[in-house]
Amino acid sequence: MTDVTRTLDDIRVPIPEGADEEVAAAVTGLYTEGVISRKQAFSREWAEQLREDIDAAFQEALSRPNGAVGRGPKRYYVEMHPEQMRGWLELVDHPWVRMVCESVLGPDYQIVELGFDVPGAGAVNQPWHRDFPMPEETRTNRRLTSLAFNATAVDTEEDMGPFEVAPTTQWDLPEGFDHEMFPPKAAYPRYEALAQRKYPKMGDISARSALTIHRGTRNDSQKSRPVLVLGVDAPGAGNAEHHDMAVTRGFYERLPQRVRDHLGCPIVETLTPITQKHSIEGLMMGEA
Ligand SMILES: O=C(O)CCC(=O)C(=O)O
Repeated sequence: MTDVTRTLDDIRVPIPEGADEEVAAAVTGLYTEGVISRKQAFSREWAEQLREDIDAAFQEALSRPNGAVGRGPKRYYVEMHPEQMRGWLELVDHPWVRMVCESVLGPDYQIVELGFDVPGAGAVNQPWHRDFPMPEETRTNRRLTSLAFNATAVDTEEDMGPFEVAPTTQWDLPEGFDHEMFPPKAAYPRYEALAQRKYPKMGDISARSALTIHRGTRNDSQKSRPVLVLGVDAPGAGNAEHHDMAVTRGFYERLPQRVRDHLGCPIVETLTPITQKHSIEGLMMGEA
């Protein structure tokens, strides 16, 4: 089998000129490990409210065709609009979120996606995967052009099927990958050897390259583990076209300019419930 692993020696970490220690650490973390986190970025109250908003959006999405997309048995993904989440402004305006986006994606980064995963009781191990194929800019110029932020809505416990990530694999070339996203089974021992299980608590936030190979694991508990996903692009990365996020005019007008600057989505009179487009065929594994 061709060796798909790129060693970190091949990667130059593009720390912006004049960066302080925090910026340097964030960029280095994302270019090396491929995932970083900030403990207690938000209050537990913020996370509790997130849980309520996710629960409401989930029920609404389940009530209509293709409102929620299956990501494997007992596992769903739902995309929503910023206004469906009371803490959205606090999230995107958080100094750590802004710093990470700006340092890695540049000053003109664009917020393109808001959604959540709900791995429920009985969810099984997902196949190891990345969320979309490696863009040419990443393959050739070794630059990350997008980030996924995750905020858990619950305290993660061992039996809830924690998120597992294989650091440094954002650079793996997709040779032999199904749909350029799913590494071959023969590569699993390597991902398992690298794997880190994450146990975020309410209020914690993480940022990763969606290319860093990861999976949700088997949920043996009776609880679900809802987790928010915020997708952010560098200019031209092109992920916005896979998403249908929109904001109403009134909401947009109340946003500070520094947040408006990062919103390229349509401004509408009335929000249309989102029909899921970003289905990942290889994750369906039968009915959700
Ligand atoms: O379980 C998780 O936290 C993430 C699930 C996931 O990676 C996916 O559905 O694409």
